Amino acid sequence: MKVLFVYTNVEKSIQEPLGLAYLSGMLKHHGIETFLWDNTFETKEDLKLKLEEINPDFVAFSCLSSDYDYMSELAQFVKSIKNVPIIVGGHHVTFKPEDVIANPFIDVIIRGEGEETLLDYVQNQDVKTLGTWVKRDNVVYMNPMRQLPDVNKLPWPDHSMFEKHFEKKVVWVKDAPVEKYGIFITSRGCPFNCFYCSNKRMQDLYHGQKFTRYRDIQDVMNELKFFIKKYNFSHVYFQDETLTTNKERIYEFCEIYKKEIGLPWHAEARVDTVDYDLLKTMADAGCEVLMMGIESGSERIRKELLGRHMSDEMIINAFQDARKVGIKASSFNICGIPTETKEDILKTIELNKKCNPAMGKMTIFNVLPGTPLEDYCNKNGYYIRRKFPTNYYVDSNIKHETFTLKELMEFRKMFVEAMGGYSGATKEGEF
Ligand code: B12
Ligand code: SF4
Repeated sequence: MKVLFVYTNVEKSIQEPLGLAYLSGMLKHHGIETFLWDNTFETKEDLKLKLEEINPDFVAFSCLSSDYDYMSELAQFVKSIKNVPIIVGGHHVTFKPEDVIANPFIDVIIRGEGEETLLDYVQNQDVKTLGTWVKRDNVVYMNPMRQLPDVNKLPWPDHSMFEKHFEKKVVWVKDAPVEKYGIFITSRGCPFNCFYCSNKRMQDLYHGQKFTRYRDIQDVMNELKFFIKKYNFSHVYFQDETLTTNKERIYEFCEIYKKEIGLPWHAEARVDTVDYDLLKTMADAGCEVLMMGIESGSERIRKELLGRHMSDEMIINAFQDARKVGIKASSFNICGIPTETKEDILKTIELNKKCNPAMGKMTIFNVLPGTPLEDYCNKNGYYIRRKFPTNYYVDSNIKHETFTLKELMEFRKMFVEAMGGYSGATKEGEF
């Protein structure tokens, strides 16, 4: 059995997509051969050659909302070369299943965390496979979600599939380029429910199950040791959506990490999940950079539109504490949120100045499928463009009631200037 994965990566990000790596790890563990066509480095002609040479039993795409149009184009291309079943998974599919299954080139969609579902489907090809919607002979079988996987039973991700991604230099914060870094995950399922994020709806899809799941720390260390040795990584990036959801665990984690690994590392956290002592422990264990969302400097916007119940003081303290212990904290921010006024955006700039992050990033608001803000926009008559932008730094899929995109870009420019002129954007045309 052979599965050819397609990484559409329209953004051409250099970051390893862990979802595909986990899926490949699962299939390989069960003796299924996996292959990759990677848009980051390969051409459509390469895809054609791979289809002919490998002759896969399935072609499996990962699809974020921004990938959808290109994924669709590629699916048509694949079908024009070989009549092979096409399976698609990922966030867009999970939240827009009706749209995706209506696509004439797609045969199967897989919703939610996909390792066990994909394995089950490729092994049995049963139209009733839990977690799938299967289109066969013009009938669509819409099956219930599968239980969330036990993260301690999943095989390690197949990082080797994305070796080429390890060669590029990355800048996490200004003046801190990182040569070779590895990406790992220690937990799955963020317990929060910010209104701009699809996490809340994901929790609803898995209602009644334990959503936040922690990996056994020793197993994480074993994975780290194995791949650090194999690829000579000089840095580690923990890509958990919020690494610090369980403080006790992070204290233990830091102690073991310091002893057994010792490399500098980066992670993402929320300001309301850290305090001075925890940050100090993390810094002692090698944490160099921590990325935390401020998102808006207006408490009204944070509370009513974003569902983030944090005071300005709490945000400022977290950034100050990080600085005191020597961690470079960088901030994420959004502008163009529905109902946002000029004063609100200026507050975001002011709050960032007070926090003085090592790097401040600001993107333009885009409404994502499966988010409470999507419901809000629909209910309040906001125009939502069907075509989803690939780049949040320069585009938006909604029409703000007060500002044009050009005006929002001007605000963003003001923000970037206030942050010392460095935006974190990586492509030409961005600033
Ligand atoms: C790391 C990350 C990135 C990385 C890597 C992206 C990737 N393709 O993996 C980079 C930096 C490239 C990135 C970029 C962007 N990202 Co991003 N990113 C994440 C983040 C924080 C973690 C992803 C991750 O590794 N998760 C862990 C792995 C194990 O899970 P997973 O990737 O979801 O994969 C599982 C399932 O989704 C499913 N699955 C996925 N693919 C497939 C394929 C098949 C065949 C099957 C069966 C199953 C399946 O099974 C996997 C294993 O369980 C998520 C947040 C989140 N909640 O996941 C946002 C997230 C995926 N990103 C998001 C967005 C919006 C973006 C950007 C548009 C932002 C921007 N630049 O403006 C770009 C778009 C990139 C592009 N299209 O080219 C949104 C996507 C929402 C949506 N509806 O599409 C998310 C969900 C964040 C959020 N809630 O807002 N991102
Ligand atoms: S903390 Fe991050 S991942 Fe969790 S709900 Fe909020 S935005 Fe989503």
